[in-house]
Amino acid sequence: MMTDHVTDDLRRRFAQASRVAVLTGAGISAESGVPTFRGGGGATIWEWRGKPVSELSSAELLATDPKLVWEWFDHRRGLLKDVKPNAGHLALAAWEKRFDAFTLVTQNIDGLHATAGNREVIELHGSLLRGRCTRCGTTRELPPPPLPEMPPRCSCGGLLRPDVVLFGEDLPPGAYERATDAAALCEIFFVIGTSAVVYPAAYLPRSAKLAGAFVIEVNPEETDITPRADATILGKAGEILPQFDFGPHKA
Ligand code: BV8
Ligand code: ZN
Repeated sequence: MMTDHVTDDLRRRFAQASRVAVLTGAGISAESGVPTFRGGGGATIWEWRGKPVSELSSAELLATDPKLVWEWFDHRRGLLKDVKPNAGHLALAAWEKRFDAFTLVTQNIDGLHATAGNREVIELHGSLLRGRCTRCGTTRELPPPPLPEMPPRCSCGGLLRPDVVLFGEDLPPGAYERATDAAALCEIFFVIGTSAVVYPAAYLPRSAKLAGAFVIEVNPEETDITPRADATILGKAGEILPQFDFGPHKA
């Protein structure tokens, strides 16, 4: 079903659900001014200093040119400086308190779901705001950009790397498993602001559907998931998500 607003049927399903899972992508941060990688009509970032994101955010480039990869991520951190969560993020923070079981899985590394108030976020691709030591493995919050030296060093002397999952790297231990568990148990699976081209995250809506969940997509454009979604709401997350109000809970 395709629509441009939240229908009464979708509102009723939402009000009666008790187990909800959500997968977000870069699109939910678009209205906060964070560029997406593809689509949606807003600002996109797909290359920098003449290199595509797929190369800049790759394990290979980190191995061969860690300084450039750090400059790339410091540039991305700089883009976040005055960025605030938008109505879409704030709606999901309210949802967390509303349902008996609520799981938020994000592909984003901008930390905006936590800033909006979500206490539990499965960050499939890590976080731009943290660095991880390549020697002792400790992770730490990074100071505001620009970093004084790149690549930065740990107190143990080891080099820090972005605490981000680069293309070609495994996801954080347990993150994908927890996400697939939530997808298997939920009644409604929301797919919000993702082009669904990056794996294994893009498997999640499929596995939710196979497990019997009702899959609702929110995106201004159709995506690879659209044919598999039970409902696609063609609109911006910041405008659509607040339309899901909390009617009477299921008796
Ligand atoms: C891995 C951090 C092994 C860096 C990122 C099959 C299985 C497994 C792997 C693969 C596979 N096929 C291919 C692969 C390899 C690769 C991959 O998927 N490549 C793609 C490009 C084909 N995957 C990997 O390398 C992954 N690792 O596979 O390890 C493994 C295997 C199985 C199980 C476990 C492990 C690692 C992938 C992670 C890479 N790191 N980010 C960085 O950010 O620089 S991914 C990067 O893309 C971002 O995180 C981003 O979020 C993500 C996906 O993009 P989207 O979030 O969807 O954003 P996009 O811009 O594409 O779309 C925005 C959407 O929003 C659009 O649809 C637009 O219309 C919409 N929109 C716009 N405005 C709004 C809006 N929606 C709502 N409201 C709005 N206002
Ligand atoms: Zn260290």
